[in-house]
Amino acid sequence: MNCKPISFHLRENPAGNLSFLEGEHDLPFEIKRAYYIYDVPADGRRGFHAHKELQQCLICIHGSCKILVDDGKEQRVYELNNPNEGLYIGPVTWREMFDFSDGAVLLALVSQYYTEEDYIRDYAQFKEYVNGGSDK
Ligand code: T46
Repeated sequence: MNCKPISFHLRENPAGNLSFLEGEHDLPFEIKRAYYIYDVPADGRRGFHAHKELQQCLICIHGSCKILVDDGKEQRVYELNNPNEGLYIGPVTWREMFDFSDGAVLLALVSQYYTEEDYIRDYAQFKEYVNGGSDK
């Protein structure tokens, strides 16, 4: 599974904590884009796709949510509930995000600019792609 939790650098202080990470140093890619997901209803479920090339790190900077990752052979569910920890997700990994707590904010730091060409949004096509076939 090309996916792993990452703990960031933490500077604790009575005046408040500070976490930081650097692209290429703490993540295996240069950060080209950031997006964030919020106001997700309790029963909201998002994702349902894989990326061909894109890598990313997901950080629940407020609240909590769960991420299902699937490499076509194995599935795992991670809970993100700590702003000092993220989940790295490599290419060709199906993902679904769910169980968002009230007010949760999920930040994604990403290796590529947005292009729909990089998405595989159909699970059967994803399985075919994993097994060496086409995504079409
Ligand atoms: C991912 C999971 C974790 C853009 O135009 N630019 C962007 O940078 C992004 C991220 C999305 N969009 C458009 C594409 C869709 O029309 O925004 C709409 C919603 O995107 P999507 O349905 O892909 O959203 P999620 O939450 O299912 O998936 C997102 C990311 O797209 C994806 O890369 O891994 O979060």
